[in-house]
Amino acid sequence: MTDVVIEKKGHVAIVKIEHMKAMNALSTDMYAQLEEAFDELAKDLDNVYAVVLTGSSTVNKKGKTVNSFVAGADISEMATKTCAEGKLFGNESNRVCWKIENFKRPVIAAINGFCLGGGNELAMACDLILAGEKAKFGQPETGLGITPGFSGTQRLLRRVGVSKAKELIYTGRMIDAQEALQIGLADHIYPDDQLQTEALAMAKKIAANAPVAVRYAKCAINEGAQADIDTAITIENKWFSKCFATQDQKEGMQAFLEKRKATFLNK
Ligand code: CO8
Repeated sequence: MTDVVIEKKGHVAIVKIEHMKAMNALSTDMYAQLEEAFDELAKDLDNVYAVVLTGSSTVNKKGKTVNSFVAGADISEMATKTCAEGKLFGNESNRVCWKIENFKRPVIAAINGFCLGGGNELAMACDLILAGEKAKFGQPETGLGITPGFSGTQRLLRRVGVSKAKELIYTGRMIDAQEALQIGLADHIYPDDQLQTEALAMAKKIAANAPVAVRYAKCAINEGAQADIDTAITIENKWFSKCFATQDQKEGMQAFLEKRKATFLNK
């Protein structure tokens, strides 16, 4: 992997996209690298309890520092695609988004700059979206003659509602971090120079809780979000009851009763 880098800090893994010569636009090869990174982390769940997915920065031709999470799929690669190739590209990229959405640990997107098209779709596959104050979000695809193709039409409407998703997709307009927060696309905004620290702090806070319970909560929320309320409550009950078969539940409650800090073993 050359454009996707993994760094580990305690129980937190930081996955960084580093292809700034095209603003971290994702080519087929980069999607493969991203998938490889999450496949690698999936083999290390005994150590990795939370993930931060972020972008990088570079100095542009005008000498200005620019930051980008992901400025979309690589337009130069898409320009000549046929319908069949577009379908395949969409399916392969959706598989990566699906893997992130269903990754057995929470994934926090730390949006440090441009978060456009396929980049916004990638962010929405994450559990939480934290934005730097100069981050820019958008689904500009209709201006390129396509629809969003990595689940953007579906995940955006689930985050911000049907009419706001339609407005953003039909107009292709870029929005700033404040507006993203206001419509529920971003969950928090931080000063740009504090974004990575805050994302890491949130990941560490998550990692300090019982990893199995956090995972079961993610499963309950993700599965329940796709069901009617009665089915969803049954889904929650399934995951809730499974917690009582874990050592960490015994430890968490015992520690509370003994007025000490729990030591979770991910068991
Ligand atoms: N693809 C390829 N190259 C890109 C992309 C991209 N998405 N974004 C930026 N670049 C390249 C630029 O071409 C430029 O290259 P060069 O230096 O060789 O000229 C370099 O990155 C720097 O970009 P700019 O000079 O444009 O930098 P600015 O600071 O002026 O602007 C922007 C930054 C606003 C990010 C601007 O580059 C831009 O608008 N980029 C395109 C954003 C976009 O439209 N994204 C959506 C892409 S479509 C998509 O994601 C669809 C996903 C679903 C597809 C379904 C499958 C078939």
